Amino acid sequence: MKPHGIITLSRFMLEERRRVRKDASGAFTELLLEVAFAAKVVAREVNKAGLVEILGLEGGENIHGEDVTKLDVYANNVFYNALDHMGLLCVMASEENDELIEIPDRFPVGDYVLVFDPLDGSSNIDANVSIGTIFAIYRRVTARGKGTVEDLLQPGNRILAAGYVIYGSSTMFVCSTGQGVHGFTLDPGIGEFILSHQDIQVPEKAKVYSVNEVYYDKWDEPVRKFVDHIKSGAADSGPSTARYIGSLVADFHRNLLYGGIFLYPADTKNKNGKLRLLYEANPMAYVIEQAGGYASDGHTRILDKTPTDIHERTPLFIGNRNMVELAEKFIAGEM
Ligand code: AHM
Ligand code: MG
Repeated sequence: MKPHGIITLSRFMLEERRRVRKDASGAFTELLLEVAFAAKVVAREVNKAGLVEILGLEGGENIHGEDVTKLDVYANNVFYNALDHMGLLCVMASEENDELIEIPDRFPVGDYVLVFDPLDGSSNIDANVSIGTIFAIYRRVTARGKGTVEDLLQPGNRILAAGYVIYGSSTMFVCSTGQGVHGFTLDPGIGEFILSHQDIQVPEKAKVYSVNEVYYDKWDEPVRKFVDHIKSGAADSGPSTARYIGSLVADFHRNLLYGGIFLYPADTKNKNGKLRLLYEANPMAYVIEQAGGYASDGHTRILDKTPTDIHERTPLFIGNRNMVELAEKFIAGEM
């Protein structure tokens, strides 16, 4: 049944908890709402990015002689500071930190694990191109105390919730707790995420293909053949247009809404592709599967890969199931 009235993210989460996780303590809901809060703080700063030349270059000094933090470092700090003290997490990992992020001694630890890329695609900021935050939440596997790398190196099929925030023409929080994918658009007037896209399903037809084709000559032959096949129009109900922003969240979000396939294959330079399994590929793979799509590294379902390093990279093929499975067939030499 469709709920009535304006549905804020917190109302949505509370109602979902009442319906699905009846015995839950509320810690999980609290954690997701805190991630959304941090996203609002980051959104405010991202929206000012065009003013850095007036306010001071990122990484340099502003007119007051104060250091201006780079936006990706700023976003990293915002997420960390929002979540370190809540007693909800036992450990975190971020693209911005080489090592795992411990919960400081002075704060209690909780049962959950957070992995995130605080500001993906940040090289696009100067051109006012959409960028995003990507995250996933797991339950800890170690018994107690501070979390360890073991808590972080869980396969994506153990994800409890995952999603992304897109800082675009509007800011959107898109997330799944295993009950479908829902999108919430930030109303800047009231500072609330409002349910705007309920139960997103990837459209049946894959309209778009997205890949950085400058690497064509560096891909393995099966990948080249797959892309040639798409471009020839031979793929059954295959894409009819190409779009590539170079910002994973934005490319993914568009393909989720319009249907399509995004690929970042391995190449002669990046033997395992470029994208990171833990905090880029896995959360997106979780979201796409919840929306009826599929994600693979070309051989294996992304969500079934057990990471061996928190910054491990993986080739990524993600989008409409039929297109990703077709890519797998090319790579297996069946086409
Ligand atoms: P980043 O984590 O350094 O921002 O890099 C990740 C980004 C993704 O958003 C995007 O899909 C990819 O890099 C684009 O790479 P390329 O410029 O090689 O096409
Ligand atoms: Mg990134």
